[in-house]
Amino acid sequence: MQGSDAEGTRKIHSVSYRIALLPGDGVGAEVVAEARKVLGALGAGIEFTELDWGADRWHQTAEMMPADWESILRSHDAGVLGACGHPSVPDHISLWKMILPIRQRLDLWANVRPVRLLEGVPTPLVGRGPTDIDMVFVRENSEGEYSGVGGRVHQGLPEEVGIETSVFTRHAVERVVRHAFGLAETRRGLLTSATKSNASRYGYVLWDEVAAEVAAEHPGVRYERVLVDALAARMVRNPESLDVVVASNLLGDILTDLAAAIQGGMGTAASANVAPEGDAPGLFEPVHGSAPDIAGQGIGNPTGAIWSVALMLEHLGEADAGACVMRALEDICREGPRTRDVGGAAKTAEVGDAVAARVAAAA
Ligand code: GGG
Repeated sequence: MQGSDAEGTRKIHSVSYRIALLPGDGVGAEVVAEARKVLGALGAGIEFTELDWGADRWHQTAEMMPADWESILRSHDAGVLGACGHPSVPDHISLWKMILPIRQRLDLWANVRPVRLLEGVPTPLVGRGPTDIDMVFVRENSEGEYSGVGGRVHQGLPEEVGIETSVFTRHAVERVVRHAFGLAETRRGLLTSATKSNASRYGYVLWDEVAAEVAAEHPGVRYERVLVDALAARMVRNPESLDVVVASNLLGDILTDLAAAIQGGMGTAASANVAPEGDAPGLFEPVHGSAPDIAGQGIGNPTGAIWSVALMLEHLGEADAGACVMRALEDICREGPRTRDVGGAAKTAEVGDAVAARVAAAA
């Protein structure tokens, strides 16, 4: 099923945008509906195409996406993804037939994840507040531990072997580290690169060497190399000591779940899959997965999804519109209504309605 319609009449600047909506699985549909509502409230010329890609489609067709998925996405300015994953589909199929090919084929090589404790959102870190938690994670998004290189032999036999090979290329490490340095230059000027190069011999060692070379090009940024395990502890004990963190695909994935917990929970975290300076459409998604335990109850937190569309607007060059959405979201986090994961009792749609009303009032 695909549908397309234009919402609103006022344009953001003078441009119209074509946005692909990929609600995906589980709670994804519920939070993407709220993100769409908020975009609609901008009164802008946004045309949405809703795509039914995900587990239901896989059950019907044995594919999560249609064969021409790439050209469909490339015909849009950006995409908004809800979540990928359903208990009825093996997890590696959900990811390898949807989100990972999208990131790789469109070469959305930077996964940028802002981590900020918004006022009104409780953190599990005792004695910490919004001024202590303000970081940006840049996760390498095209290779590393998620390259999909490996194989299995002797399947089903006692001697069965599974091999998963991480691939690190100088090209990919250099571009993502350089992007992270660029972000650090616009912020507090600290770049932390996380690897586990003491226990590995090749990939993370190459990463460290490349990062040190790129650091030499950015004398205005303080650069540090930190082992990922020590960094995890530091995020909990001294989050204020971190500014921009760059990490590989797997390490960035894990660290940003920890970061999401610190900023109030998985439902609060946003991300942007982008090809900086490239022309591929970015894909913007909350960090959380499909949350089958709460899916269908209308209680998921739409903050991460709404924040993600603010990132999308900024990426499209609509900084004012993005800031407008972020201000509205911050107001609602501070004043309520809030979903129960952040101490309230509101439904997903009530939070979306409240943010959309603020946006409409300001737009
Ligand atoms: N909205 C993000 C989502 O669906 N996450 C599921 C997941 O496990 N993704 C893996 C990844 O981000 O690499």
